[in-house]
Amino acid sequence: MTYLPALKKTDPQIRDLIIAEERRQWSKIRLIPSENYASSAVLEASGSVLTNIYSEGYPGKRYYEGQQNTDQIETLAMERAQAAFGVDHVNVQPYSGSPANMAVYTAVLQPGDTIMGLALAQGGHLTHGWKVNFSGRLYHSAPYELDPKTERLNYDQIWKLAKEVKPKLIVAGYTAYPRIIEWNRFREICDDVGAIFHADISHITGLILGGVHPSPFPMADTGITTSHKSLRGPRGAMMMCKAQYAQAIDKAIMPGLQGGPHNQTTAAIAVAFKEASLPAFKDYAAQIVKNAKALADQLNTHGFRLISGGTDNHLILFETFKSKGILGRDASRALDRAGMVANCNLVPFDTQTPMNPSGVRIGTPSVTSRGMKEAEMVKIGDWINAVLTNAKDEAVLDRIAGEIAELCESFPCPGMDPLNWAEDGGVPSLNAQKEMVMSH
Ligand code: DSN
Repeated sequence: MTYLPALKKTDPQIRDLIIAEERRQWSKIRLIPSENYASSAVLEASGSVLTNIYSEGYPGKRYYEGQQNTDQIETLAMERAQAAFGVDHVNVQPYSGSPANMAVYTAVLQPGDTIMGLALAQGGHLTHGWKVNFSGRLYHSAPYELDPKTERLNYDQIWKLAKEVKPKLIVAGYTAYPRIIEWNRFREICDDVGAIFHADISHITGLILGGVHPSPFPMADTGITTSHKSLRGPRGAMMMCKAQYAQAIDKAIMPGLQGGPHNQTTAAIAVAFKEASLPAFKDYAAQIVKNAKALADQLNTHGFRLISGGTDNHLILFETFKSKGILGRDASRALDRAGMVANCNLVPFDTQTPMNPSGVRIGTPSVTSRGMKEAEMVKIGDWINAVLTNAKDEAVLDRIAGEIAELCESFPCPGMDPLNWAEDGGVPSLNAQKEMVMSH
């Protein structure tokens, strides 16, 4: 049977690119820590007719008729998220993480107020106060930094800075921090200086729901998460907060910043929470961390310097430049060429540039979704080392790409079935994969 038959008729060019992307995701080891594989159930909800309707407002209080089903869907998504996080209030309408952070700030801050987040170059996020982002332009940003010796959060230093700058809000939560976050320390600091404690748990939501990272709730005043990272849901986000902020954050997202919610995403968020409530999700979260530790150990064995010395969560940040004499971008390109997708990344106190930094960031949510375990992580660590010590040797890269394609055959990707591509060339050959990388 033809796969994606309507697209084949209407827009074969886009259909070909979607299939090419499925084949790419199938035949590569995907190590970007913020990416994952959504399940077929999540994809079905995301691609449903819920995309057809407007629902401005909130369940029971909409500006449009015809909400007999969407009210129930949004209520289910909210109830499931609220129960999972143990918070007073949840809003599942933000289109993604950046608008979610923007909505929280809009709700609780005035322009010019001081905020404190981890500096972007050390593992924060653009929306945590980076100077060219709205968060650094609209608010007075006083970023905190990691401890230069331990490359970990130094809570006493953060506290000292907070006493000096008296922020209205402190953001805890990161995109390149491999260690457990001590939320109670942030609560203590915020209580002392009278700041709002905002937790951005986008990267680690799956770990928190799976019980392998402490939760900031109910300690944090406000929080956000994206839904597509370790939670394994659709591309979207949500806000969580104490009851006293509920009305303000709801108003900030609609009518403050957005119009109609993306109902297809809301439904898929509800599905993701249902999946995350099953016992198998706890095993998944635990395996993400076991895999990250196994991969970190193997990289360590090969002489890579790991930022902070290792990992407690789903991600690893490691030096390529000082460890192996190859800059991050060249390293991530060579890894992609050999079948492993990662991103180059600044390391704390990097002396290189963001476009070509000293390190690479990797993570294990995607490979764990495919069922890979510690034995595969050891192989991946060996392959990373082989690539980064032979980055210009085409024969080595070809050999590794072949070995990886073979391994990937034994670990199916959720949400995909290679039988679908039978009419379209099946799983891509090594040459096709190589051309895909080299031609881009
Ligand atoms: N872009 C995300 C990441 O890769 O960490 C953060 O939003």
